[in-house]
Amino acid sequence: MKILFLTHSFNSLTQRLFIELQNLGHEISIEFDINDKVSLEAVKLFQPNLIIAPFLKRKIQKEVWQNYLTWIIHPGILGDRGPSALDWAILNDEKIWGVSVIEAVEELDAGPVWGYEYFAMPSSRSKSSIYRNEITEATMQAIKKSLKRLENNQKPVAVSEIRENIKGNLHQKISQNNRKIDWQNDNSQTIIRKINSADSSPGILTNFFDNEYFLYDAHIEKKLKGKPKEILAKHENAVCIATTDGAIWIGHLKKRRDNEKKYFKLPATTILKDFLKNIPEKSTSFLKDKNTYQEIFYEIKGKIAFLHFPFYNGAMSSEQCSRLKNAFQKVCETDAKIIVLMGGNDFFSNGIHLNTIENAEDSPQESMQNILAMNTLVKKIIQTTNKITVAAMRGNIGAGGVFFALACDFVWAKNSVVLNPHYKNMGNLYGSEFWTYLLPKRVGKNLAEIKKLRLPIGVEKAKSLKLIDDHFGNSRTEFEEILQNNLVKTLTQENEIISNKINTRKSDEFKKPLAEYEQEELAKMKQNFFGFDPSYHVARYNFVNKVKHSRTPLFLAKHRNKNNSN
Ligand code: COA
Ligand code: THG
Repeated sequence: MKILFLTHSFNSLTQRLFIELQNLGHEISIEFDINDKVSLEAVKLFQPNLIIAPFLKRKIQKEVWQNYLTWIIHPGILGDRGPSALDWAILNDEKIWGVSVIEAVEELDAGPVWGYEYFAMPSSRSKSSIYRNEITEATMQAIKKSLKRLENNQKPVAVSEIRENIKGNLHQKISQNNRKIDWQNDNSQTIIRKINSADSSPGILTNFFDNEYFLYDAHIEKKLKGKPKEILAKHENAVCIATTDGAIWIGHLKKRRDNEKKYFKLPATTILKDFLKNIPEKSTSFLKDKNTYQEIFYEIKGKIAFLHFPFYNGAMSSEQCSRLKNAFQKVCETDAKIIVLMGGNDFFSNGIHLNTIENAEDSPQESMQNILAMNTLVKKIIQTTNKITVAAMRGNIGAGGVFFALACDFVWAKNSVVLNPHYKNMGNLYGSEFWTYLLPKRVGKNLAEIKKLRLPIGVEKAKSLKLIDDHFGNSRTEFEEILQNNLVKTLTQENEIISNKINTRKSDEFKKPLAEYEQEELAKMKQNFFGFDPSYHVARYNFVNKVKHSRTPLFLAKHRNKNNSN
């Protein structure tokens, strides 16, 4: 079928759907929902058999849904209607939630239902994390069921006619007042739930030092205590704030827009820097400690070390890269024979940290610093020849994050992972992270095809291109079980793998030293950062400041692209 995605943006859910529906043989084109006129034009140009709205905030005009079958993906259970669906579900502490595929009609989300799915709500996870995992998985199931229904010429069913014990209802757009933190009365769990319900957007507004900030990225602290709202400690990106029954860590803040300026999200310690001079720095080791928040931590099981780095949004600043390198070094000093890079649950890595770069006094210089810090980390992994290294991708991965993962001996991904192995969306950066060494070595003759990619790919395609070695596991637990089995198997071949690795590294270095690859890459990156073409700086500014799309890029809007090429 010809399927048009009408969507607010090409977010993670839309990307996954794009990959899965293409895999089922459908032809997909995408239009950003900019205004009614442009959306109608897209529909007329493409003449789709079906329109899907994976992530839409505006009402679809009658002329579209009356003439073309249109499905809304709603992040709520059967019968649930209205905006802020997932926000309300988290705030109300729902135990079961879900996704429904609703046919668009005049009244918002009130149309008949083509498919729906339920899942158990995880506790203590942010809205965006649930969206990127449970909502995305449930959507794939619900959409596949809906497509079966359509193929079988079955009709959608009105909510009132479906017999289910759990049904939702209409709700209003959520406001700051609905989830305002009451520091004198709310306990840690309540505060974290409120912040989770608004993370990644819009955040929970609160006041510190006479300024208003949106809070994001909240975690429990089990040891420190103080007067409610007192700042107790700082550590790396995060600040620790006392609550009525303990304390929480806040990793990210955004200053509220004022008359002069609109601000963007940054590490909490960056934003509050001037107020934190007398606040003690909490020291923790990288070894996993359940009592506090650690941005980077490792655990050792037998001869296998698991290094976790669930960086917010998968972004890695110069400082984060350097801390991760130190943590990797610490793990190297243990008896572990295999080091597994686990990334985070939502993202493995999205490369350099565009927000901290945008915030730097000298952004071109900070871009270079960030790339150098990434390279130091990647080089350390490549040069670790006495251990086996594995990248275990559990979450999505993009740009430099992909090449960082390829530094490992084995690259395995969870079935749901979406990869963006290119820098094309960021002003067409040349890229570094030793990709000119790592990529040809791994993918051989597929190099040219990979270099042409500018769209996200799924794990099947990534494996066929040899970007990854394997993929498995539909759920988090399934992935981790198979991962463990594979690691145990790998361990039995330890000596052979290590001796091959030492020899290959030696001969590769002899043919062309790593330093030479790096110099060549950096020469190109210098052009991107300091040269005449401002594309990267413009793209970064727009990305960080969330400048609204004014048009859909032609590589997505195939209906507008005469050549129809990728
Ligand atoms: N450096 C810095 N930041 C980076 C980065 C990098 N290298 N790479 C990615 N990011 C950030 C992005 O800026 C974005 O940040 P933010 O969302 O914290 O501001 C984030 O990583 C990824 O965003 P996106 O591509 O939108 O990913 P997503 O699809 O995983 O996130 C939600 C989606 C949850 C934020 C959003 O889609 C949402 O609100 N969904 C709810 C839908 C809903 O309720 N709809 C109701 C209508 S019925
Ligand atoms: N039918 C039609 N168009 C649609 C839907 C539909 N467009 C997308 C929509 N479903 C997705 N769901 C909603 C449901 C309610 C609201 C927005 C998206 C909503 N919005 C308020 C408004 O527009 O005034 C407030 C939101 C805001 O202020 O951002 O109520 O089923 N044809």
